[in-house]
Amino acid sequence: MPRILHAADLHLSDAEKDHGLAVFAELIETALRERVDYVVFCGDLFNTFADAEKLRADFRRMLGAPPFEFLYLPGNHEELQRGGGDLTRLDFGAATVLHTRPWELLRRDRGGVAVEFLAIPHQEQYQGYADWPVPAKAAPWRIALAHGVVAGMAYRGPDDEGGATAIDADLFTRFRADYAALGHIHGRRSQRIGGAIFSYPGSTRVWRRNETGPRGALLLELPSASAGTDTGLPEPRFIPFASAGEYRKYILPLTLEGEPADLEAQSKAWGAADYIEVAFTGVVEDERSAAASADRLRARYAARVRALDIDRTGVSALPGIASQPMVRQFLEAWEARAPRPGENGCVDVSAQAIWIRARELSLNLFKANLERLA
Ligand SMILES: [Mn+2]
Repeated sequence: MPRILHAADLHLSDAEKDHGLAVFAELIETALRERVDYVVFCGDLFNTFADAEKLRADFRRMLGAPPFEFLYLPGNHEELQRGGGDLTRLDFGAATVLHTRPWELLRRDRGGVAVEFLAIPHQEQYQGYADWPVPAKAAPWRIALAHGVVAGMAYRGPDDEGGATAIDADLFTRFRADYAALGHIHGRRSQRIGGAIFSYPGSTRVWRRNETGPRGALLLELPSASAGTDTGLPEPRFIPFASAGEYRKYILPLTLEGEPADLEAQSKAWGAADYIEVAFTGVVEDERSAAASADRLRARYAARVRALDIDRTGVSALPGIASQPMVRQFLEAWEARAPRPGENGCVDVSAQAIWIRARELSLNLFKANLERLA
């Protein structure tokens, strides 16, 4: 029964070398511990081509000569900062690099069951795929590898990793893939379309803000042919990586004097690889007090985590606001309406967010009115 570890979007970079390589080490350790036959890495292993050049020696050394095959499909990020360079000329050691556009088909026989890998590297568009002369499926299992957005699997908003056109899900079902091992979308998701499982494992580490939730890889176990082909594939199992860290965001209301709410209780849950974002909100007497609070927060917590971003754009200043009795009364009344923990002992996160947002909106209204009267 072949076992496949599926990961994508590690974005190894020279700027965050130690963190990235620690996550890569955990990927390799996981593959060894789970005794997988294949690791399929579906794009954006490196953050840029320049990073691939700088870190390929570390990659080769850490991969070594593993008992599994490491299949590496380049993504769109390996094209960035490429200059005159060529990824196909770089040595990635034991890895099998799947460069060939628009596709290539590999047949392997590890784990006692034949598996075909249909590799589709990142490309600008996938039109004409219906004419690709992909041979008919001739093994119990066919795994397709691709790096891009499968139509219908992502909201393609303004903050999206953009560039290429979407890939039609029909490309995978037409060529009878049982599993589409995907990369590019950094949020983990899995769905069945036309008898195949389409999965994004999500980024292997927190690459940028808003990548919430645990990060890791998917483990897929291919049943032996007789049991499998009738019943279809079992869902892949998610394996979280401790070294990957988590993104955590806190919205902290400032007092009129620029003091933030206390973070000590929340900070107990932070790990060294976590990416923490703190957004200050509120109206203060003097903006410099908010800057000083940010400095104090940084001095206290920055060294404990991988990244600590403090966003002060939600803070505005209005000299004299602290002496307004109506504002003081509002804040007292607001404080008294803090959402209380429910029966499970936890405060409802959305109630908390609404409560904090109400403070922000009200203070901005006070500010607008006070400015109008001034
Ligand atoms: Mn990516």
